[in-house]
Amino acid sequence: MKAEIILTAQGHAGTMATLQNEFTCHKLFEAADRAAFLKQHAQTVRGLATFGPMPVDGKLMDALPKLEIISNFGVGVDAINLEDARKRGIIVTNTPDVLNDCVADTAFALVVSSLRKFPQAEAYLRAGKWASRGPYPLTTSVGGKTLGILGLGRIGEAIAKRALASGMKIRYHNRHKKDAPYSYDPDPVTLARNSDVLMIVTPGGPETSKLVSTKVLDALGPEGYVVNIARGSVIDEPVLLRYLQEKRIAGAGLDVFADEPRVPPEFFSLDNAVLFPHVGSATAETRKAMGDLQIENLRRHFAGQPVLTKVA
Ligand code: 8YV
Repeated sequence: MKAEIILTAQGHAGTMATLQNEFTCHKLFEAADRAAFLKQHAQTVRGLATFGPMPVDGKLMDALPKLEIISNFGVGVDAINLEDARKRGIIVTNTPDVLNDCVADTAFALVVSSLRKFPQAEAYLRAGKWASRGPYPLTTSVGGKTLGILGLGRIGEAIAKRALASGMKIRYHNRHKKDAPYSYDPDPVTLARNSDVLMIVTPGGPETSKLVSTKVLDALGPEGYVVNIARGSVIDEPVLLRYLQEKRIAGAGLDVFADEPRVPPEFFSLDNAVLFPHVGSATAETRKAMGDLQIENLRRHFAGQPVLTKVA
């Protein structure tokens, strides 16, 4: 008998195919009446495969009283209420490590793109301005600048490696000082003050909500850049927008936003922001590896074995 699981959203095609092959899957995202759908499957569903920002909270868990495991596609589990899961004895898993290199590539691409304005330079050429207006204005070098990593974990380390290879210096702030060969700053404001580029890699969720607000951006200053590959919730987005418009910081590179996929249109006209549509881990290879790990956790759980990457 295949275990019954719910799929919260349309995921990577290969992952969806394997899930549907190995488990009896019910697609919440196709249900016209969500409450009726949950009621219909309440007594048989034992697993949830979740994708993206849809909240998985105590209310949803209570609607599925036989739920044993929530297997997330992605390393960030901020959409899942871990405390609610713990209280109900529900296992939560994620997909760490397999995406470190791709996310670090994206992060460092945003550093280079923000300082060198390569996307803007390309748009300048495509608009025919090179011939009519002359060379693109000078930009800012990456080498010699200081990258301040807010949240030095495994992705942060992979970003640091890339930044070091380009001649950057590294500092970081975590809640606890790590055994790392980089200078430590005791709080995000000091880190921002000591950095040319502030790189946000912290997990999302209530603990880091709007951690980067006026004080941090003021400390970064008019020559400073902020790059966010973590979660939009970590920055106070309206404040960031205003600071970019008023040139209170030099620029931003953003892969994540507060209310994805909706991005405030005021961002689109900024010349000092490079904007990516949350593509941090979005390669065929990495998405397959994430899906494989998500599935392996479910497979193991339903075979009575310990899961590989348990968060709660
Ligand atoms: C994915 C991510 O885009 O892993 C994460 O936390 O944000 C990304 O890798 C997302 O999880 C896809 O659902």
